[in-house]
Amino acid sequence: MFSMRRNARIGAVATAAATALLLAACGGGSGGGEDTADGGDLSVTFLPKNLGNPYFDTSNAGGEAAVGEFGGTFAEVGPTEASPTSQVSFIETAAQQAVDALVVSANDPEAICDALNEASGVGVKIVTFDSDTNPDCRDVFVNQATAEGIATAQVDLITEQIGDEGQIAVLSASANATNQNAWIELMKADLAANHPDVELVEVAYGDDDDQTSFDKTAALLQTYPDLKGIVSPTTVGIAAAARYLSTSEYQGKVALTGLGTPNQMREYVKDGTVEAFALWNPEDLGYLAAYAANALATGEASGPGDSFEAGKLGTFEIDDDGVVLLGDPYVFDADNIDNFDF
Ligand code: RAM
Repeated sequence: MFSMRRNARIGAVATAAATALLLAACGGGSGGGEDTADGGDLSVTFLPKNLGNPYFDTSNAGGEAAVGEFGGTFAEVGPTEASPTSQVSFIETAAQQAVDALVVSANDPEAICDALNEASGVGVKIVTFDSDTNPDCRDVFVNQATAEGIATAQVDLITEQIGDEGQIAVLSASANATNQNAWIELMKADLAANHPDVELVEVAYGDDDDQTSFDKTAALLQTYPDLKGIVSPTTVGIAAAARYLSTSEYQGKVALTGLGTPNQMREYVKDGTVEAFALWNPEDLGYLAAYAANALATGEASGPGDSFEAGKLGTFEIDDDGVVLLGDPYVFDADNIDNFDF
């Protein structure tokens, strides 16, 4: 069993998980592209990869909670498809509205850069979270965990679950996603260096769309009859793959792991389709990203070396690359999954 590295941030993960339980109980979060006014001065617009993904609903709820704390107007807008340019028109609108800050998870490292630079040119602070752009297109990237940590967690999980030998496939999000592509490159390197008997036969793309991910899972299982495992580094992909596996002849025979939300994966952990998977707390990620936006917009922080306050999560520093790190990935399994509600 992969065991998480202990550091100061782990406490924050546990605390935030408890908070997520409370928030869920209170019906927190708006989602669905609704705008909500919280009455303060700063206007912060969240732009996820796409709408309709529970992961982003949760990060959105964290962002909204933070904006409620520091006082401001929160909005969430976004496309229905996680494609490279689908976010451009939303960025242009935010620039026209001259919002104080835009908090975006990028579908492509380059495709939204012109629009972001224009927004920046009219004074909008640009925070990327979850999935970065090229560094020169944003002020700060709020990273959920190091790419190395996320990659290692997934390689450890899948290789343990298949006895460190045999064929595996990756079911990713969209082909251009900055975050998944970075993790997959590091996973390939880890596999090559440390798992010589494991063969990665294909990286398939479900586009962070439930049906496409479901169909791609079926295709992988048909194409590779000896497949021993699937790693899906996307909450949409792993949930769709689990749904497919759970009613198929492959249940319990082909391992599935990757990055999922506890609420989407619970039934598949309980029915034996999935042994363990990883993630961070998306609510904390959105909360921290909103506080980073606040820090930039108010001048509390302006770039590398500066620190800022992020409410219940404490103080964070912007590193030399303009990155703020939330913490470590966390592994969920049958023993702990009922402690989480997001
Ligand atoms: C999906 C998205 C998101 C990613 C998670 C793990 O929700 O692709 O960007 O961070 O999965």
